[in-house]
Amino acid sequence: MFEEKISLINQRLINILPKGSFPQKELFKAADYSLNSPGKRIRPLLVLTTLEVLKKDIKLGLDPACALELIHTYSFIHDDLPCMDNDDFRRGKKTLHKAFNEWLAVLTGDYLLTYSFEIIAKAKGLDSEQKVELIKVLSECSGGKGLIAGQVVDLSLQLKDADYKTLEFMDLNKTAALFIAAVEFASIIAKIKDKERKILKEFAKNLGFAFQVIDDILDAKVEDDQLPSKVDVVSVLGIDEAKKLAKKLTLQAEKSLRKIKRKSDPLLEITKLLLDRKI
Ligand code: GRG
Repeated sequence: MFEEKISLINQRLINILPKGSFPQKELFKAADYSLNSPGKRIRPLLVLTTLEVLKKDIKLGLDPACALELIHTYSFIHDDLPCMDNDDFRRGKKTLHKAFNEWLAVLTGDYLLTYSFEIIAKAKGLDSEQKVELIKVLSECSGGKGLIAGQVVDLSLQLKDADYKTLEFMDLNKTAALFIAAVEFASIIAKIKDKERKILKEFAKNLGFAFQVIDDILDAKVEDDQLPSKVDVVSVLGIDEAKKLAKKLTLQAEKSLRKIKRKSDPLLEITKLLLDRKI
């Protein structure tokens, strides 16, 4: 059902980076290494699928959708660095700082972050007002009251200080913020009314939070008998409560979709796929 859109996204991501013999060609090689590694492409898929539900040409959203995947990739590259999560593997390959080196990984993250805004500014078929609005949403969702806020709390949180409210804040920012950006992108491109836009935003908030809770559950399964190595929904609430929470958030996301007066089956399908996912 989603193969065609994912292939469109992957094709564009392959072509979106500059090709040629630039003095800084190592930067583009490193960006390509991370960006074009096998990711699920959920955030750009959410942009295109929301546009489909809103009955708007999905091609109009392709470049903004890819910009979101660049932000997601930058966040992984920086999160994997020794000064943050210090990971050796990502998406089945060596992390960027292991495959290349640390300073290039920092700069590649910086590059993907800045380039994502350039992509939106140059996107075809959108008017200036739409572009400003897309940039506003993207800077808010990926900034100090979005993705970066979530990461700061994630890196500083101690198990003894972790209550539900703090976990919710962390997950809404480090994960749900980019899901919200995705549906907001589609709402801006389709120029829908505020009332419907608000409902879709609520859908994305619950979907993104559920996605993170499911991620924590899947991580706990991998770690299995080991002591919980990080502070997350599973280590704080326990696996059974985490599963109940994922189900509750998913039902809330589905409820929002039923409130919009459109045929929203593809979005319901994504919601179900994410709840049942194994990776
Ligand atoms: C460095 C500002 C900054 C933020 C880092 C991305 C991140 C925040 C931390 C990495 C670890 C983590 C648990 C992120 C939360 C979001 C999440 C569950 C990401 C996994 O996303 P998927 O499953 O990954 O969509 P793929 O590889 O499929 O794209």
